[in-house]
Amino acid sequence: MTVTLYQFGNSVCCQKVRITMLEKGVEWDSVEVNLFRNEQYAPSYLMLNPKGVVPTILHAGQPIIESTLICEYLDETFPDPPLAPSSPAERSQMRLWSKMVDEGLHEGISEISFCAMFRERLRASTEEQRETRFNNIGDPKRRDRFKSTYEQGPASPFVLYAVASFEKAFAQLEKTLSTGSPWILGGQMSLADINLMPYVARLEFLGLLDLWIDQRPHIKAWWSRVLEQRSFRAGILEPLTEAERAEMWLSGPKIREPLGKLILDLRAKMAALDPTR
Ligand SMILES: N[C@@H](CCC(=O)N[C@@H](CS)C(=O)NCC(=O)O)C(=O)O
Repeated sequence: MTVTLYQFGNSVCCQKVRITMLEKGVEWDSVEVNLFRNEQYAPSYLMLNPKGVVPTILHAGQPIIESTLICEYLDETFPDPPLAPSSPAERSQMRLWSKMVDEGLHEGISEISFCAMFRERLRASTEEQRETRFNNIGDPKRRDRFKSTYEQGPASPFVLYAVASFEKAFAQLEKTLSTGSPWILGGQMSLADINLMPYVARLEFLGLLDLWIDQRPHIKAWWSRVLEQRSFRAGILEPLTEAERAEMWLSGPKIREPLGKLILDLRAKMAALDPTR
C-alpha cells in the first residue's frame, strides 16, 4: 500500500520523514502543501492534520501526523532495516533525543530561519499582508514568537532561547559521541540521528553550523558520516532548489555576528556557573 506524503520543500520535519522512508526503501507519492499560500489551513488539509502543519502521511486510509510519530510509525510498519534499538531502555534513550528536537530545536530552528530569511521576506511585504500572515498563525504563543523576532531580529529573547537549545543539544551530542561510537546510540544509525539531521543541516546551509561545532571534533566526525549517507543526500540535499540554497546561503551570514556573540556570552555564563565545564 502506497504512502502519501503531504509536504513542503525545505521543511525540516518533512526532511526527516523522507530520510526515514529512504532508509526503509519505502516509495511514496508526494502532495505539496504550499505553506506560503496558506494551503496548510485549507479545510480539506485540516481534516487530515488539524494542527495545520506539514508533514502528514496517509497510509492504508489512515492519516498520521507529527514527524517524530510518523518516523516511528514507519519504523514499526516497515521493520527492515530497524531504525530503533530493540531494548526498551535504549528506545527510551532514542526518544529522549526526539524530545530534545521536538521540545527545543524545532522551535529554535524556526526562530533562527525566521530571523535570517523569512524576516527579510516579510519586510518586503505590505503592512496588510504582514498582519494577515500573523493573524493566520492560529497558535497565539507562536504568533508572539514570530512577531517578537520580526520586530527585534537577533535581539529577540526567542532567538536567545534558540541559540541556547542548540548549545545544550550540541554539548550533549559531543559528550555522547566522545565514547567512540559512530552513531548516537552506538554502532547503528537510528531515529535519534535522523531526527537531528535536518536541524544540523539547516544551520550548515545558513553557514552558521561552525559557530557551534568548531571546537567539537566528535560532532564534526558524526556530521561527515551523515553527509556520506545516500538517504541524507536524496532526502535533503537533492530536493533543494537553487533558489532555496541561495536564500539560505545569502541570508545566514547576516545574523552570524550577533549569533556568535550570543553563543560566547552563553558559554561564559555557563562556565561561571560550573567552572569544571
Ligand atoms: N511538531 C510538528 C511540527 C510541524 C511544523 O511545525 N511544521 C512546519 C514546517 S517544518 C509547518 O508546517 N509550519 C506551518 C506554518 O508555518 O504555518 C511535527 O514535527 O510534525
